[in-house]
Amino acid sequence: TPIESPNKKPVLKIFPFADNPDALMAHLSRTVSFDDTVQKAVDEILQAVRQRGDEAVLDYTEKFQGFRPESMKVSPEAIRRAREEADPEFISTLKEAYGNILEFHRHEVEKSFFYEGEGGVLLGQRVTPMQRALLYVPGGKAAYPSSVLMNAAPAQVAGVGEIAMTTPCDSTGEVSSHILAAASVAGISSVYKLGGAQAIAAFAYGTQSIEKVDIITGPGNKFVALAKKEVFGHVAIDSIAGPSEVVIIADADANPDYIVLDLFAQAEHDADASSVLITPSASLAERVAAIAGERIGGMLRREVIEASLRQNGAIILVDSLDEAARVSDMLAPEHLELHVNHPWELLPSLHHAGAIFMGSSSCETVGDYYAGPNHTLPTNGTARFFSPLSVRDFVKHTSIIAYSQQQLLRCGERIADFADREGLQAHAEAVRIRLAGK
Ligand code: HSO
Ligand code: ZN
Repeated sequence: TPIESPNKKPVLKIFPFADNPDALMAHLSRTVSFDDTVQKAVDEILQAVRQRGDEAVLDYTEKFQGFRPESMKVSPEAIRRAREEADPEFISTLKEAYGNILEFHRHEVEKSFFYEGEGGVLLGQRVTPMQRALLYVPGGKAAYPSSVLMNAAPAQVAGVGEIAMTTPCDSTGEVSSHILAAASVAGISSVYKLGGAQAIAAFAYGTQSIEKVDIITGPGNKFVALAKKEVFGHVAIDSIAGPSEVVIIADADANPDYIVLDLFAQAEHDADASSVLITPSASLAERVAAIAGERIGGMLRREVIEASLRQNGAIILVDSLDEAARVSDMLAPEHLELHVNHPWELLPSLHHAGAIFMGSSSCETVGDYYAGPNHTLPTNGTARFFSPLSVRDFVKHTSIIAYSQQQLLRCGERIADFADREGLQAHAEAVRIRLAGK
C-alpha cells in the first residue's frame, strides 16, 4: 500500500492553458545559466590544466574524487573482468541494444559528393571522420551504461580512428563495472578514470600523457557542461546538456497509468527534470493527477520524482489537440510522446522536439535504451535549432575545387574585377597572370 504523502498538495497540478498562458509558459520555460562560483571554479581548473598538465589533473582528481591514481587509465584486465563478471543476460541485452543503435546510425551516414560544372569544372564535398574522440560518462547517480552505447555508436559508424572514454573513479579508484561492461561491448578499450572540468581540459588541450582530441561528447554536471562550453573551438563538442524533459500529448482514450509512469520516468532522472502532460480531456487530467498521488509512494526514487514534479511538472488543459501541438512547440521538448488515437495525423503539426514517440507502445524508456535512435537529445528548448547526437557530429566536410583552364579563361577577368572592387590587388593579379598570353 502506498505511503501517505506528508505534503497534501497534489504532486501534479492542473493548469487550464487559457487562464494565464504567459505565466504558465514562463514557469515552464528553461534556460541554461551558470552562476559565478561555477564559472570561477571552471576557469581556474582550465587554466591550471593548461599550465601544469598532468600534475594539475592529478591534483584536482585527488581533491574532487578523493583518489590520486597512479595510472590515469583503467587497466585492460579490469575491463575484461567487468565483462566476465557481469550477468550474461545483461551482456546480451547490451549487445542487442548496441546492434539496434549501430543499425540506426548507419542510416545517418552522409556521402561525399562531386558534380561537373560548366567548362569541365569539378566541384565536390568530401566527408571525413574526425581522428580522435573523447566520450565523457558521468559518475555517481548518472553513470548510465546506455550513454556509453549512445556516444560510441555514432563515433564508430562515422569512422573515428581513436575513441577514448573517461568516467570519474570513486575514492578507492574504482570505476562502475556496468560502465566498463558497456565500454567492452561497444569495443572501447581506452578508458580513463578522470572526471569533471579537469578531464575536459586535459583532453581539450592535451597534457604530457593525454593526447588532445578533436571532439568531446557526453553529458555531465554543471562543471563539465561549462568546461565543454569553454573549450569549444579548441575542440568540437556535441551540445550543452541540460536536465531531461518530456511532454506527453494525450487524448481522452489514453491510458492514465502509462502516462503517470512515463512522467515519473523522466522525473526520476533529476529534481530539475521536467514532465508535462498536455491534454484536451479534463477527465484524463484528473485521473492522471489522482494516479500520480497514489503511485508516488511506491517509487524507489520518490523524493527526486516528487521534487521534480512539484517544481517543473504540470498538466496543461487545452481546448483541442491542435492547441496541444502549439503548446508543445512552444516548449520544444527533448522528448515528446503522443498518446493519441492517430499520432501520424498529429505529427505534421509538431515542429520542435528532440525525439517523438508515436502511440502508447512507444514509451521513452524504449528509446532511452534500445530502439536505435540516439538518446542524447537537445534540451532546454534547444530542439528549436539543435538535433540529436549523430554521425554528423563526428565528421567534417572539405570542399573540393578543380577548375579547368578553359573555364578560368572564360571567367577570369570577371573574378579579377571582383577582387579589384574589394581593393585586393594580389587576388586580382593571381588570376590575371594565368590569363596573360592565353
Ligand atoms: N532519458 C535520458 C537518457 C537515459 N535514460 C539514460 C535512462 N538512461 C536522457 O535523454
Ligand atoms: Zn531516461
